[in-house]
Amino acid sequence: MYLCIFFGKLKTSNIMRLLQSRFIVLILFTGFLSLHLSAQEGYVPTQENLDNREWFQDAKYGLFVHWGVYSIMGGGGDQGIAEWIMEQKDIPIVQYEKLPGFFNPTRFDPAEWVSMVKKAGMKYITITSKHHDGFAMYDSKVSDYNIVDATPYGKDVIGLLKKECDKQGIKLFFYHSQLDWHQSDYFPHGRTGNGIADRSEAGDFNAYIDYMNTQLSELLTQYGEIGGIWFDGMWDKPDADWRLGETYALIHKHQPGALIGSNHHKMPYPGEDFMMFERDLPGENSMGFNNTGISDQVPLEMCETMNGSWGFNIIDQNYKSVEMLIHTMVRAAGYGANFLLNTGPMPNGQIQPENVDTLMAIGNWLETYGEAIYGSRQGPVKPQEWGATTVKDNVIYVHVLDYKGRAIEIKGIDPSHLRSAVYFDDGSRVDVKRTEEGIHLTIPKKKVKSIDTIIVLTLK
Ligand code: H79
Repeated sequence: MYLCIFFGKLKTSNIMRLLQSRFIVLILFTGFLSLHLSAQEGYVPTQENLDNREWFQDAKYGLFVHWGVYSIMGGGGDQGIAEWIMEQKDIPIVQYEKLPGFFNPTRFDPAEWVSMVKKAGMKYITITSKHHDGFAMYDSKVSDYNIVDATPYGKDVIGLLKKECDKQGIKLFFYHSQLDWHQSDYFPHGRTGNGIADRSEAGDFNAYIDYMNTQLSELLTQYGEIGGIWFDGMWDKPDADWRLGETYALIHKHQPGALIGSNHHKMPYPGEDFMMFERDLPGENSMGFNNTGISDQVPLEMCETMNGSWGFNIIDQNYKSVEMLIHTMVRAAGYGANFLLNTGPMPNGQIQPENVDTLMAIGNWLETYGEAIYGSRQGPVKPQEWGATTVKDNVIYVHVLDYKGRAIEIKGIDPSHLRSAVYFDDGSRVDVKRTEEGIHLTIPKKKVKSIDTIIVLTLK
């Protein structure tokens, strides 16, 4: 805003133009600085937080849940990300506000969800407490725009889910959108939601941040110990003062062990405890916005959809195969990253049966091969076309996902340091050849598995 004030006052002589451009640079620079400095500068994670980071990396696999009043619309007959329907169809706030009146997930059974998660081999759930549409899926006191006050269902689904998670030993994280198309103080508007006709024409962004922080405090105090907060949406207003330092300090004050991550497509800011990648493996950029680096300071997580949408999309049948998803999970593990696989529950509260089938099949695979995933870290060879490696203590797991008949090269391993090299499946020995830089592994056809041929290298 102050840019416009400056422009209004400046005359357009050449000198002034020059000054103007200097002002812009200065203003942009201080803007950048203030964003950075406003993160939780000087943050030192507690021991509990560091322990949770280890737990997180050991866990490796979680369920992402996008559930909200948008689920009723089921994507409106379009392919695409169904949780964005308010912005994609430019639905005015006053019309969108009718949706909660139809939200009555009578088939929601948290015990069923959490049992499914356990059978799937997942260790945590990350659920939308609020998405970009601004609707709180929990019992919030600062606004009536929430599931308890505004729906016929009237129950706090997040509270119910948390109780069940505690019972069954699953950690619960909250996805919380910083972007908000509904709240009138979310002003000035950002890059999205500008076609929504009745958004406010004035507002106090600081009041919005206060509101968001109060909602976060509710989430951190009403439900006992949570896994952490998964932020999204800062990219909507990249230059705004989000007062990150305050928000992060608030979260860490309430729950020092809670892990904070933000999907801002940048390297982690101070105060963040993990880094995430949306629908791309770390270092890949098929989405166009994943062009940041990979942090070696904090744990990593990659999130992925089962079809093309996060929220329930009634027409999108373009499901990824079990094999494809396991391959992505293995490659993510090969980067040391967790795999957060998404489902968009239906408006009646049930998980899409197609998704349940997929989750059960992956869970089945993990029952046998989980040893090579859970508790592992990034292996000595970064993921390659042929597959990936993971490591646990003195054991390297070589995951051969796509064997083309050529020898697999593992650099940096001296064969004299190898105690054994065997197939995971039957313990039979693997053909190992010494090379100048390490070892070569060759796999006879009959040993090649359809999803993942795992070779276990045990070091002395
Ligand atoms: O919650 C799910 C999605 O609804 C949300 N993140 C996942 C986890 C999501 N938001 N946006 N996207 C996914 C697509 C990202 C679009 C972006 Fe951009 C490209 C953000 C920044 C560059 C769109 C175009 C928004 C600003 C410009």
